[in-house]
Amino acid sequence: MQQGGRSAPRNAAEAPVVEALSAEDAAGLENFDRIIAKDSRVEPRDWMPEAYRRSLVRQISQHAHSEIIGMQPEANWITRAPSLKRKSILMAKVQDEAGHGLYLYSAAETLGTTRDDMMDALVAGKARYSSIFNYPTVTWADMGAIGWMVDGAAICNQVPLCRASYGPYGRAMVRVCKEESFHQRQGFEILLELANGTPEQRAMAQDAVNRWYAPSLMMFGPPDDDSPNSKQSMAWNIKRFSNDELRSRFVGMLAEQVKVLGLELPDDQVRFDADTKKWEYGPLDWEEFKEVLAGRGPCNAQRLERRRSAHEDGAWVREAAAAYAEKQAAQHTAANAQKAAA
Ligand code: FAQ
Repeated sequence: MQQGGRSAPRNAAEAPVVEALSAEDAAGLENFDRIIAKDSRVEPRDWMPEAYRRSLVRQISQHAHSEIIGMQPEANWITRAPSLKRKSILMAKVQDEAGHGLYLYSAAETLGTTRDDMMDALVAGKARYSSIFNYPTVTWADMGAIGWMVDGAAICNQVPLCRASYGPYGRAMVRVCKEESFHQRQGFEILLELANGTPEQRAMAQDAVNRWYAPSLMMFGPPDDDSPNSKQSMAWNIKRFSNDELRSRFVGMLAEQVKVLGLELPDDQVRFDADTKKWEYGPLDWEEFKEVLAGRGPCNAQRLERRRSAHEDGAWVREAAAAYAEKQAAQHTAANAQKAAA
């Protein structure tokens, strides 16, 4: 077991550092273990092992950055959406993703990491964000495929996270999942309309499904045998299901819904295995996944550059907000002093 506030391992999979615990830490650890055993919630003021805290910051910040970088592929189509109605729906969706990023940065802040530090790591290219957002959005049908498949994968992954052991993360996920459901339906509806449109529109929808299928399956992370964080995250009740388990459920969802669209999945090995009760699928190109994670995907450089310039352009807003907060705090202090003197 790792020690709270001590030199615990960098990665949950590394060998734990065993040190003597102070009486306070030992009581904290006992309480923490009890909370996890009861499948209850750890709250920000509870004692927690340093490795648990670090793993949460790792996952939540990665998740927050994904929402923020994830605005770019769809924002790319706001001005080109085919009608005012589609434009306003897409704009609302992209704004929702910004909101998700903000809830998640707030959840990570309760663990003692500042938003500035997380943002600095992102713009410096040192932070992870989901692989999926490094693929280009080349046609309007990609808005449908992202909503249906990318938000669909996000829902499969995030509904179990509503029960994550860390309170602020689980609670943030509840609202995020409600909004993701709307996102998924709007994507499905875009594809449905295209699939029932002209032959060109139908081909465009099929092409988008073909391109987003494998990257959306990779959103669930590496295969279980290659997932260094899963075991410990599941023992801590952060993750509830393994990467492969959720990926298989997602394939099952796609396999049924694609029939309603009248389109096809670009994978002739999709089938339900009655013995294992799991959905099977064809091999995925994990070398491509590694390349994307290493920063060499189709749009990594473009996404980071855009985030950097947006961050720089927004510097005056942050300065103004900080100056306003300082002014408010000074007024508050003066009012309190006046009240105390009266
Ligand atoms: N991309 O040991 P594991 C969305 C990293 S939000 C990049 O299996 P873990 C909404 C992983 O961080 C999408 N990196 O890790 C939306 C780890 O690296 P580290 C984001 C990935 O944490 C829609 C290493 O590989 N969702 O789509 C990926 O147990 C439309 C080893 O992996 C979340 O973040 C990947 N795909 O499981 C927004 C959900 N997969 O940290 C806009 C919360 C793995 O050791 C538009 N996160 N890595 O350096 C999770 O559930 C988990 O963190 C996993 C990975 C499942 C992503």
